[in-house]
Amino acid sequence: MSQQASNNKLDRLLLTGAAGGLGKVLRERLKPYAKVLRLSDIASLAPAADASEEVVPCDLSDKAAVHALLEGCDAIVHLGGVSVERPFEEILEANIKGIFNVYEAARRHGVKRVVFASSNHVIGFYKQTEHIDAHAARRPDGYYGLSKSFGEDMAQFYFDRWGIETVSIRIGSSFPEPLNRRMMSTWLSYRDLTTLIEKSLFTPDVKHTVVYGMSANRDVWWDNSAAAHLGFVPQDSSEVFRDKVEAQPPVAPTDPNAIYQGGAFTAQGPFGDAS
Ligand code: NAI
Ligand code: 15L
Repeated sequence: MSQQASNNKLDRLLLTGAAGGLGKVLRERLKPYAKVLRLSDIASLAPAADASEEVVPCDLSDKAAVHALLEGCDAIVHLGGVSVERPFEEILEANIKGIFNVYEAARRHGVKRVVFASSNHVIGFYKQTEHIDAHAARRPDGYYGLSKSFGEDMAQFYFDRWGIETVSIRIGSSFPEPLNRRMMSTWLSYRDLTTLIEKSLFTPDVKHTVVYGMSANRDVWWDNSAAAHLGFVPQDSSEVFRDKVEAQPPVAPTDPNAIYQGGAFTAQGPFGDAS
């Protein structure tokens, strides 16, 4: 199966998590990169608009369903799963079993490229005064961050063992605009996210690359030099929102949002017994 068609256009691209916040945005923005965009989620999705879309509902924790989902796909943009801190059992099903099922189905179907929506929460316990690159030891800030860390290890293993290439994008905060002071550093615009996914899909020989998903913000904590081969040059900056964000009440210096790169995620839980 060809991983890349000419002119940066795949035959069939799978987008998991298509009903989510980023999935809805990317449903439109990834269309130019595939003749057919296969959209999947456990939540309901708007029907296919035309022949360029396919809607395939799927629970990522269901191995057989994920195997069927990947049939005929050239590449995967994997956004699906629990996207916030939650009890371990929920994370285990959607994120940990989910990503195993995705890679195992990729291996069995010969899919050679995955773009994995990792998260800044794999390094959330670094202080905001620290500057790190993609090789810094991970410091997950919860079960959610741990699951993304596992996902990155899964990506490395499936490259080393099976040659499946992945770009793990440690997304900062991708929303229409930064919502607080911390996000002035972590913000990733939708335009820059789309460009980064395009680079992640079509740059040759990425092996397993880890890249921080952030726009060209003024005060950043992350160094993307280890992912320079992607050629990602962000176009947007949180700076245009500074006045609006700084009109918010100040954050106490003892607030995790002012201390840790992962912000409030570092202080969530315990959740008790979710069984
Ligand atoms: P979201 O929560 O809006 O979307 C996630 C989607 O995954 C949802 O539509 C949900 O129904 C689906 N999902 C959950 N469990 C599932 C399962 N068992 N089977 C199939 N689908 C399932 O999250 P958002 O903001 O769109 O993020 C997308 C991805 O990017 C997530 O993986 C998230 O962890 C990651 N990310 C997002 C960031 C952001 O700033 N938006 C920051 C860092 C990472
Ligand atoms: C994430 O990983 C979450 O999915 C998202 O909802 C945001 O909270 C983001 O990180 C963040 O750190 O701002």
